[in-house]
Amino acid sequence: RILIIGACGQIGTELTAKLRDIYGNNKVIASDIYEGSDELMKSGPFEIIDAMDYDAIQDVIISYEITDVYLMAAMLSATGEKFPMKAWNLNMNSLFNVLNLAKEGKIDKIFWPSSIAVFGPTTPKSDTPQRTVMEPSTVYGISKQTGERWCEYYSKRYGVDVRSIRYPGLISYKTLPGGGTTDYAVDIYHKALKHKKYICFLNAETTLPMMFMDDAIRATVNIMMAAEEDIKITSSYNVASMSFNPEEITNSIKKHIPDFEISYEPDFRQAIADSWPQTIDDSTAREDWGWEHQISLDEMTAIMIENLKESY
Ligand code: VAH
Repeated sequence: RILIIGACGQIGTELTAKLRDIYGNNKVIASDIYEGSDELMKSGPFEIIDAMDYDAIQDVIISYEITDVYLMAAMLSATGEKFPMKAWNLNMNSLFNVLNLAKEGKIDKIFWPSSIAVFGPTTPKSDTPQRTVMEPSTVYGISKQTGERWCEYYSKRYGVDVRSIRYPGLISYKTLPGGGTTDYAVDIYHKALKHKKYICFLNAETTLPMMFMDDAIRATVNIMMAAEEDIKITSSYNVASMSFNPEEITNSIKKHIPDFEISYEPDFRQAIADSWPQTIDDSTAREDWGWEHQISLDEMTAIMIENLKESY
């Protein structure tokens, strides 16, 4: 059976639905610190778990005979800058809990999300390589970079089967923005439909690696289904699909909402975005476990507007 910790978050919500589709509702136990959407709560087992509580996780693993854990709980970049120690404690202690349970043989396989936030201002910004200079300047990025080191250590030292992906900014219509710097690209669709205008907290030229959620979920499922010997990198894999800036996503939206207006009022999140790469080289993931993206910016815009327009 599968346990998803942080099942009510941006990725967790959609990952739970996909894994329940694949493996069956009662094979996938969703958990979070609070209850989730009606769909999530109705479609299968749910447990309240604080990701920092080792015993709470262990109890659920034993009572449901869990074999695979997807640890999706984390505090993202913008919120992490407001609460550095809370972000560090949540992001690291939750990972140690799961790695140690696997080291003790109580979990067979772990998925743990990393992020392009592990890269910093000194990292090459174009076609950022799988292995390169990484001096992250956010608490979130530091926690993800450190987490990658620990995943590789537990894999090499204790044989723990842990798999990880450096997600770019993710866009979906099933959850609202949750404290991420890239979340402007989620909010812009809601504001375009509701007000036909959006005040963007990044400037027009801020190009960032992005991905529609369906591609991110497929990457997650695929890396976990790969044969263990194909997973040659146990820190975390670069994956990519598209890169765009606020001006480009605005032009995509205008094809559906011609009188949509954007204005720019950069805030503290501009410095976070400026510390990240613009495009990512994901050739290693493509070679090792067959990653390939599918959804383009205009396809994403059509899906987002189609699925959000009823709510406005
Ligand atoms: C954030 N959405 O903005 C996350 C992600 C690369 C960005 O890690 O913090």
